[in-house]
Amino acid sequence: MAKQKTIITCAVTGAIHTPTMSDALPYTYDGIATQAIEAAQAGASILHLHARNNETGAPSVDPDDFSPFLGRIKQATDAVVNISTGGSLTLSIQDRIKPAKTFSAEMCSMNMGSMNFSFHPLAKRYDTWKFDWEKDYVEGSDGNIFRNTFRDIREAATTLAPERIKFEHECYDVGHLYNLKFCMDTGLFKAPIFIQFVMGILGGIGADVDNLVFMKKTADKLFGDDYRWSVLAAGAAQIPLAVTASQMGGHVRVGLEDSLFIQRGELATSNAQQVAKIRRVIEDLGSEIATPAEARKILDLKGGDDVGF
Ligand code: KMH
Ligand code: ZN
Repeated sequence: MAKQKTIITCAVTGAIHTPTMSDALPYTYDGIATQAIEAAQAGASILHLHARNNETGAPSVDPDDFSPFLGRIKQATDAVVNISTGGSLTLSIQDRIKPAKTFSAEMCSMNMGSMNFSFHPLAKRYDTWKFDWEKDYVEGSDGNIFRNTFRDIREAATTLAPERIKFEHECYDVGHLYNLKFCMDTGLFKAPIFIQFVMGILGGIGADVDNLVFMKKTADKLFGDDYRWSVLAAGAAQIPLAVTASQMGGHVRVGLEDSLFIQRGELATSNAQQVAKIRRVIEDLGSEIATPAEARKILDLKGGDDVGF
């Protein structure tokens, strides 16, 4: 049997990091569009996108902050657009799913459990901040509960069902796999499901190989052949665990949403730089990366012509 090709997802900006932390983090409409397009050119077949306020870089779930870059990305690339539904740790699920619904994306994230979700330790690294909102946002994350109850998940899934969106099921711990199994058994999600093992978030499972093997074994037990999987590791573990995942037959996610670095102690200059690095390693090790068309086939997506932007 031919070896499965590896899908590279690039998560371009996210909602954890702030402009002070890296000059490379895109936050304007133009910056997000440009870096997303370059990431696709470097080999990312899926672009996981959040929006930000064009002036201040504050995370935004306002569809008006998505439209300026979605059209440009669609014009310039064939990459699959995946819109986040986790762009705020404080707003309701209804607000969070608005962009995915409004633009009827091919994919969107679906966070599979409620949890602490914190990045407050990062605040200690900076004495001055580019924008007023950043310090409180980062420091205050020790008080966050990232709310994704069964009711929230059901509401998101049923509201988005008419759009035929494939979900990137973000599972931050082993229990989230059981939540997903429960939801699947109630008919909310159709095979093949796509699981993103999220590792190394403060509040979730740690980023190491033992934990990845445990997540994968548990998913095998629960979902058999009905799932495809990828790994996202936060911070320094990003590339090492992506390499491990690709060697285990999984897909990978990189991007400045998950890590600002290209190697220990060195900030990445762009999203494309991280995509090029993981691509180089995957290809050096004898695997091939998936084109957008191949990613659509592997994940059974509706296709780029059926989106609403
Ligand atoms: N920021 C990642 C750890 C989402 O966008 O819904 C998880 C994430 C969530 O990408
Ligand atoms: Zn995200």
